[in-house]
Amino acid sequence: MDPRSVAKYIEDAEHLQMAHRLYTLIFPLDRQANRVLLGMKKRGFGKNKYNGFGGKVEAHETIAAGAMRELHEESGLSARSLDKHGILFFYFEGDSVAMEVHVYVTGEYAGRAVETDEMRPEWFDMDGMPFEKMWADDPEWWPMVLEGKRFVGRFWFKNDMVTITRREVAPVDSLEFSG
Ligand code: 6U4
Repeated sequence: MDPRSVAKYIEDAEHLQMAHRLYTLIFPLDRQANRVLLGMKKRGFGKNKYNGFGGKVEAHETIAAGAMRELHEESGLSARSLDKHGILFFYFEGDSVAMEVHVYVTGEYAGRAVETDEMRPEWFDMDGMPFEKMWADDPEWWPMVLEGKRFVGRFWFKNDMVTITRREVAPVDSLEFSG
């Protein structure tokens, strides 16, 4: 198992037998204006959905460094600080690899959001997320970001990638275990 993975902290035999691939998901916030930057994904996984910025963590980098790199590649912004808010595990029907997604927000960044090959950035009111055009799990944990809570969530998707057949999501006191 990848030593950076936190999958080992979930006590579930089926989960522990699976391979876990590491991803990041980062949301730039403009707290004064109560806005969050999302990206309309133009290609690949999650195409035509609004999403945070992020992607696979590369072999040579820390998870936080991966979050910063993906934010820069996909939006043009450079984060000066990161605040880890959650860990999400996604299981897709018929797929033996689980996605382990480390979720961050940043309120300190340099640069201006620009459209890239992968993403079209757009600011939204933090209380007015376009959930109908986002992943189906997002409304279940985004409120905890707004409340400043840390969380761990697990979502089981059908292979239509829309239907959630099971979920376990809850606030946690600390994510210190996750680096
Ligand atoms: P390529 O295209 O190979 O460069 P890469 O940019 O490394 O890919 P990508 O875009 O496939 O990775 O990463 C998937 C992104 O989608 C990550 O930021 C995690 C995010 N994501 C995946 N499932 C999600 C879900 N159910 N809910 C959510 N974000 C999800 O909010």
